[in-house]
Amino acid sequence: MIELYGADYSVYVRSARLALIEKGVAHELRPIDVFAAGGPPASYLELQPFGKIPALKHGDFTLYETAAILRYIDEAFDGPPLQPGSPQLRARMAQFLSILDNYAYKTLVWDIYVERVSKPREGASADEVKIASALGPARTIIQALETLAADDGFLLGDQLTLADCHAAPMLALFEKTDEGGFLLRSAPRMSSWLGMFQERRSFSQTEPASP
Ligand SMILES: N[C@@H](CCC(=O)N[C@@H](CS)C(=O)NCC(=O)O)C(=O)O
Repeated sequence: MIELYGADYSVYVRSARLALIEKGVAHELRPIDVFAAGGPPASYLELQPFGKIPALKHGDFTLYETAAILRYIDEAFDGPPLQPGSPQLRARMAQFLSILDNYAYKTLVWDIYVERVSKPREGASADEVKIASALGPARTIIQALETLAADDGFLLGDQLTLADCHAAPMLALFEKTDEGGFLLRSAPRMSSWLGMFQERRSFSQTEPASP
C-alpha cells in the first residue's frame, strides 16, 4: 500500500494524487498540515526534512520531492505509461516539470492566487504590489507553456503524462484569479487543455475539501 503524506489543499500533493489515480495505484492520503501552528509534526521531518508536502511511503521505501515521486509512481507500478517513450517528448516532459517547479509555482500560486483569493478569503488584504510585479513573469510563464504545449489533447499530445498531472493543479488555481483568467484567454492551447483536464474524474476526485 502506498501512503502519501500531505494535505488536499496542496498543489504538489494533488499532482502526486493525480498521477496515482491516473496510473490506477491504490493509496491512502495521510493528513499532514504544513501550515498548522507550530508546523508539521516533528516525526514528519524524518520523512521530509524540509517540512514540505508531499512525501511518499511504499513499504520500507520513502521518497520526497514531487518530480521524483511522480516518476516513481510511473515506473514502479503497472498501469498506463505516464512518460513518453521518445527522448524528445521525455525531455519535453522534464522541461514542463522544471518550468512548473522553478517559475510557475511561486508566481502563479503564491504571488497571484494566494494574494488574490486565499488572503482576502481569510480576511487579509491582497498585496497589490506583489500581484502587480508578478504579472510580467506570469505572462512569460503562460506564453512559454503555450509555446511548448501540443496543439490538441494533452500537453504532449495524445498521451496523458506527468506533465499534465503536475501542471493542472497550479494552472487551475491560477485560472480562478481575474489576472489568471485574462492571461489564459490569450493562450488557447493551455485554456482548452485546462478545461479538458478539469473534466477528468481524477481531477474531481482530488478536489480539495475546502478550496
Ligand atoms: N520541492 C517540493 C515542494 C513542495 C512544496 O512546496 N509544497 C508546499 C505545499 S504546495 C509546502 O509544503 N509548503 C510548506 C511551506 O513552504 O512551508 C516538492 O517538489 O515536493
